[in-house]
Amino acid sequence: MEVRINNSILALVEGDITREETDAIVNAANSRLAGGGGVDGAIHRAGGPSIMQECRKIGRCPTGQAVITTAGNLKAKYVIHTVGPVYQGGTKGEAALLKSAHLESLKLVSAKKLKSAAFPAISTGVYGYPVDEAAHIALTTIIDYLKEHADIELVRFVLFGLKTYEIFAAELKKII
Ligand code: AR6
Repeated sequence: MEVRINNSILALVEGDITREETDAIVNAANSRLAGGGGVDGAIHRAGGPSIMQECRKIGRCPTGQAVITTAGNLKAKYVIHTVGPVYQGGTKGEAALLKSAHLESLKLVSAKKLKSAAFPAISTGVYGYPVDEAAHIALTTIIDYLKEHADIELVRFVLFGLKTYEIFAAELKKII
């Protein structure tokens, strides 16, 4: 599914983000930048050890913030590592932190003058965020940003599995 936001494209696809050819891919990391399972593990495995070397130099990334490294063996040029919140029922500021994780990632896309970026469904795996709520926050944050930043040509959500894709697509249809 694909929609146009002024001059930019917002696309949803089902797939594996490590194969993306966008300028940057976003990683759902932890605040120690220590690697882990899920999409984080997949990115470090596919990208090779140089990404972790750069993460060690950076040190840490607080929840809701983002940092950037190069992308090792991946086709993307950069990996933006952001840390989404652990879902604790929704009353611990999770929504604001998830919004911030997306926004801070987009700010790095702009700072590096990149044209395209791919996002996974941040916080919806190990961190337990309900996918429909996370999709609403992710999509509205990105749509609002693209409206103000026409220099970004493409944001693509790469969703792992049909179910996550379908929930994102349903949320996008409600928003547009
Ligand atoms: N491509 C795209 N999406 C993927 C891929 C992939 N290759 N692999 C998994 N996903 P998660 P979180 C999806 O758990 O909830 C790590 O251990 C997955 O199906 O990766 O933010 C970190 O080190 C789900 O929809 O991230 C942190 O400790 C989504 O990516 C912690 O997990 C996010 O799931 C972060 O948890």
